[in-house]
Amino acid sequence: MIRRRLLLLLATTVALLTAAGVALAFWTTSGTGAGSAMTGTLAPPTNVTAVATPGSGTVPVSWSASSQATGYYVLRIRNSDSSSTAACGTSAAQPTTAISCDDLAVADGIYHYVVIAVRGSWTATSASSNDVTVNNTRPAVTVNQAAGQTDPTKTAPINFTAVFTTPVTDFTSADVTLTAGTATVTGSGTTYNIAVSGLTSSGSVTASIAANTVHDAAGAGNTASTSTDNTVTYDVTPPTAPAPGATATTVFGTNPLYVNNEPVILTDAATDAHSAVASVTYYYCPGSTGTCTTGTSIGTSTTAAGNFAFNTNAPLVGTDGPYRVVAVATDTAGNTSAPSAATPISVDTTPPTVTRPTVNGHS
Ligand SMILES: [Ca+2]
Ligand SMILES: [Ca+2]
Repeated sequence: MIRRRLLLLLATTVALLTAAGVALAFWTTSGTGAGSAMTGTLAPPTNVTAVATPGSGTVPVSWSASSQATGYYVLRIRNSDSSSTAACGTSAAQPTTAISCDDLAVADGIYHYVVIAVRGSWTATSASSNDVTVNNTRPAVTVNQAAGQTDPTKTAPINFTAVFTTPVTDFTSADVTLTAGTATVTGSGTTYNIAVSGLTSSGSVTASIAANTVHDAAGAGNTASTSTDNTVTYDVTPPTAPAPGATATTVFGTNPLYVNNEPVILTDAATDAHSAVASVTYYYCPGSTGTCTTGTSIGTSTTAAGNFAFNTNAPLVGTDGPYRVVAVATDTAGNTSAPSAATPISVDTTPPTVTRPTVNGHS
């Protein structure tokens, strides 16, 4: 009797489902004596939505719950060939109870998604989601000191060039990371100039662009900038020059130094902060007193290894007498030192005269 009732119930259920045109359903029975039964429909999930993340292979997928489902799994379908792939780490064997998931590491392409509701052995497949275009490519960017930008420099602004691999639409001065100063960005498309001004002291200036600060037309954020040389030294600090040294084949005394009719080698231990001493120029002033700033140029040395040695290759000056020699140093940024303290030199090319000795009043 019970068995006949169950068979009847099953037949009735199938007939009802067939008549309603629903292919997917579930049924349960309760008890064995009373023979009561319950039927219901496993509705498919609705509102399946997929969202592109520009520059990323991550696709968030969401859907509205199906009232009788115990879980869901998600399929990603490639539009170009309708190939279907398990998505979000879900499958018929490993359904999720959530109503959203992130589909990760999706290759470039156009896709749509379906979500399958599961209850026991029954399934109900959603309608397709919207199409979603996945593009993993992000704009890359290089930042380097601009062509023609001197380094070190004493002149602002300091210019850098930013070049993106694809045109970007929202690159502004605020997107530049600087170690000093203020950026002004000009340009469009792929190529921009970054002018750095507002520098208040000597030091190095480095420009870069952090990841995801600038976007292409599709909304993909940039990768962090890379550089061959994105640092320029700003040097407005002049070098310092001590009193020059002087040597000659034959010298007498130190203050002043007496030199004969011969070349004199001048040296100077000039130093510089922020860049380096590029050259030292020597000047002389006649006399032993009074100020001596630049005077008359003797010559310039660029030989740092020899303490900027300069060989006069001839008598220091043409006229015997006391002189002062000063050094003025220039750094590689073009800053010029104050004149050094003076080194007194006395040029004496006149041999001593000897009076013939007299002997008994006769010479
Ligand atoms: Ca540089
Ligand atoms: Ca300097």
